[in-house]
Amino acid sequence: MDLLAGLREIVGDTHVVTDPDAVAPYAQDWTRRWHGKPLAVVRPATVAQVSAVVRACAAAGVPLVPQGGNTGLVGAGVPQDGEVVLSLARLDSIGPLDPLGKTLMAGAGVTLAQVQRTAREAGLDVGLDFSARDTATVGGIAATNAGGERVMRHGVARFRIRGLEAVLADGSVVRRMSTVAKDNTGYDLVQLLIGSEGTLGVITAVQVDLIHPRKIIGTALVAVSTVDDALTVLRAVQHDFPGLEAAEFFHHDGLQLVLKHERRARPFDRPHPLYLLFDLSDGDGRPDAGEELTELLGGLDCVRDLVVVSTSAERRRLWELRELQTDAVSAEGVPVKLDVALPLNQLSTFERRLAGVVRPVARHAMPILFGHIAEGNVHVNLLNALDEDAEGAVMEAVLDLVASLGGSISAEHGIGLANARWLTLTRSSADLAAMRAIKQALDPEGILSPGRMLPDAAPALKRP
Ligand code: 2HG
Ligand code: ZN
Repeated sequence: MDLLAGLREIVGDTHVVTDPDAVAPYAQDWTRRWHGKPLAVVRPATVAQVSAVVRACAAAGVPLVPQGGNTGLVGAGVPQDGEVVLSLARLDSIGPLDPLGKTLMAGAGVTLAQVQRTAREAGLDVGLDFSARDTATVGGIAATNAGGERVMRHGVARFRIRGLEAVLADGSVVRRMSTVAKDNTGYDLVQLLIGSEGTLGVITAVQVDLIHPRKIIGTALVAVSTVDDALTVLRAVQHDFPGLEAAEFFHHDGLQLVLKHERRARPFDRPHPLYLLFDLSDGDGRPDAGEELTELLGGLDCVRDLVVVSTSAERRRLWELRELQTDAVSAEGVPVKLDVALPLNQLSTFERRLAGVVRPVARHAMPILFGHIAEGNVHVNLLNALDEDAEGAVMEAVLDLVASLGGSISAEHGIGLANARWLTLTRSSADLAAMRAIKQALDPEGILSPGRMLPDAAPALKRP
């Protein structure tokens, strides 16, 4: 029996998709940068079906790539030619929620927004948030160890996930959900699978660790001139307001794109080079925290302009200026996207030197920088670089700079196809050998997402 017939038998005819129009949304990523021609898209509805699909693909020697909401930005979840896309979208059951143990079960295909809603209805929250919340799934969040806007307070995804269920490359199912917060029984397979980007197993369900939410009582947009000034402001706010929940930044050019493509109102009468966005919670127990924050910021010489708001509609308006940067960049063109982190004391050096390393290899590249300032996490979006056919050279130039400053070449988006070639910049040969040994042990035939993450089999870069 050929593979497609076998897959149809497992999931039903309608869930083995081969029609090119129906396959298209699964075959290309959100940025339009990564794409392939899959053999089929398979949409199982249960973990047993996922297991049978993995076994069938392994028996046929056809690799597969798991896909959640397809919001990833490094090509980890889109197919290469001939691969099977294993869509987890139909594993969408949610619950139960344990209000005492503060955990919530969710199928891999449940979106972040659904998990947030369910947690909030119970007076709890997830402690994870980012702009793709309506589409990104918990399976993808676990597989990529996603970050986002709440990391400074609640950590990246691996801190928010207690348990997992996953199908390994041989079709076996590992289920580690824990009813207790302390469980030191053996190797931590949950944490190994988190961030493995589909290369070690297919995550089918997640046990989310919930938090007691804090109420956001004030949101501030602050304009400054330089990264050094931004860090001065960050330090002052962090010092005086331990209840700080989020600290984001964006530059003038990115704001201009949001105003142009998303038709938002400009926040201040005059433009400024750099903007900071802070969310303040009631964690400090200070009823007048908003006014105290205004006073603190107003007293800092380096603050050029400032607005502090408290209603949710006003907050949303300020947050959109930051969250819509990704859409606005995409409306302008297909960017080369990098997601790096710098030690905070190297952040201004990085931004200062960036143009100098980019321009020689991509003369017309337009860098749009924004991100999560508390973690030194900069999303470097380079517009026009693809037109110059400079993708590889410009990535190498930027990532070399990041590595030389002691940073991370992938802060929260992962390695996927985009960054595999550059893993050696910050990982030693001993480190890479250990990673390869893990891959070899869990997926000896290389069935799961080959070429992603580890540089060995990384395919040549593809143009859209
Ligand atoms: C964000 O922080 C996301 O908005 C997307 O991580 C970043 O578009 C990007 O480069
Ligand atoms: Zn981000």
